[in-house]
Amino acid sequence: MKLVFLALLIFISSPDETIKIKDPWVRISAEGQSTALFMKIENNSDVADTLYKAECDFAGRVEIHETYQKDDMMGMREVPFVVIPAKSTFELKPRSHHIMVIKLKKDIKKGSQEEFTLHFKRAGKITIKAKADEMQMNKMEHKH
Ligand SMILES: [Cu+2]
Repeated sequence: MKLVFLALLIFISSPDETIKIKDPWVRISAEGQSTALFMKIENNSDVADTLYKAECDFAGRVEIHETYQKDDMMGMREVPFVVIPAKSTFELKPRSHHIMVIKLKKDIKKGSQEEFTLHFKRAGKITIKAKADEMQMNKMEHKH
């Protein structure tokens, strides 16, 4: 009886159940250039989680970025982490938060699957495959 209960507990607290990465995609780019990785991070648990690091083996550096507006200029800068509140979805998207992939060691061609590892404080390491795609207007935020 005790064992069953323990097994159930482990199942409930399984890391893949708490954080789910949805629709990860990376903008096509060329060797030596930079690109960005986008996705939806779904936190199904009752506690907030924090994404504090991302990495891949085909770039010089990978940083978590936010976009900001200063006067009429749009800029972006590195942030140490992003918090995904309990029971919510945080979206990394163009003109907003994104994972900056700097100094590519190879071309990122349309349709390829690129592997990234994300590090969360609670959920731990999550490896994803992001599909390479063009930046399309319908993926941008529209203001009506
Ligand atoms: Cu950036």
